[in-house]
Amino acid sequence: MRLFGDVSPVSDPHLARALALAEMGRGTTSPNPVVGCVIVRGGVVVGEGWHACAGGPHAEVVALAAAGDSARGATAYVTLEPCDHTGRTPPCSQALLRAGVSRVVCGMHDPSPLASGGADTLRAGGVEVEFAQDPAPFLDANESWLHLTATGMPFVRVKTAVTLDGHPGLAEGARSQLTGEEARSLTMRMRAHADAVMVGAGTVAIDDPSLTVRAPDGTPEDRQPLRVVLARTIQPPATARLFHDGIGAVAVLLPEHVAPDLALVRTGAKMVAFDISDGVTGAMRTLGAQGVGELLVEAGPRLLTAMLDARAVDELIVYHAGGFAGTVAPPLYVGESQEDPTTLVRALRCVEAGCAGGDAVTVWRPHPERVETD
Ligand code: AOF
Ligand code: ZN
Repeated sequence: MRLFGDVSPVSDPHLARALALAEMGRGTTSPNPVVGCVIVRGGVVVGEGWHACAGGPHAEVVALAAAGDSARGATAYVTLEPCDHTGRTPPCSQALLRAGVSRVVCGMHDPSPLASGGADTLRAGGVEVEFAQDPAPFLDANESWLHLTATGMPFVRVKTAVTLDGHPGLAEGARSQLTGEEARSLTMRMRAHADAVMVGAGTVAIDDPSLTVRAPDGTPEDRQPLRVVLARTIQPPATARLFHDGIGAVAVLLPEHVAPDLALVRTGAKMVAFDISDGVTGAMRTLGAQGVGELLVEAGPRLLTAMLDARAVDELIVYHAGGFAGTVAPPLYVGESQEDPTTLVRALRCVEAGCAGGDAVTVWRPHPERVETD
């Protein structure tokens, strides 16, 4: 996901359309990828489709059904190499061959050992297969799926806000809204892009956040990410609004040895146990196993510190508000830095920066050349 502009433009208009269609499945396809497909014959689009949810038909099958007999001799543009396996659904390579498609243009290769091989099967069946010259926009669209497939962990995007002197709030333990409306609409975009949105139990107690995706007029959108409360040391108050607003599902992640408060169980939220022996990493692993491909963490200082220390942050987004908090405000990082100063400065690198209203936004990723000290 890019906040300020595209990764790189897709030069082929049909592949660009297929990528736009893929976005229709955003948030509902995990643990499967987002995939879009356009079928074109004689320059005319005869069928379109996208993958809507895991277990449902793949994008190619939806587009072939829309095209009917017109698929014969046509070109299929697919954002991901067609699958060649029987998973929850039959192989798309065979469906394309049966429909008589003569050419397939793919955005990127399917790296999954189980499903890949569609290009070879199609070629063996006499179909011309091509791949986009620049796979970057397709890789970006499925970054979280690629991450989940490769590691079993969700892609973790952490969002936080600080003053110009680097403080996450004005006073310890009090709610402070640092940034303005445009930063809020960026947050809505990030929530809409995610499979789950997570906060610590402390943030629920102090901020009572809704964690929902809302339109600018405040109405909740149809699709809502799973809302996750991480209860590492304290449990969230059962009176918090997210347990009672009826907008989207809520899960509370508790260490395996901790029994949830009865009042919390009575809210109907799902209680999920995680192995806390390796800190927040166990919570991430549990979410990955439940099919969460992309996790947005709206972190306060304690959770951010735990996640940074566990190297559990894949992307850190910082909103910078144009004011100063001074010496009474808490720091953003509340751990003890174990870092050698020479590696500390290279822990993260900035990959995007921009303005949102009167605030600034910077996006950081772990430095690829970072020297691990542990
Ligand atoms: C999708 N949607 O449109 C395409 C996919 O378990 P299955 O049968 O749904 O197969 C999932 C795998 O199929 C997925 O991991 C990916 O490798 C491949 N292609 N998947 O969910 C699609 N074309
Ligand atoms: Zn398929």
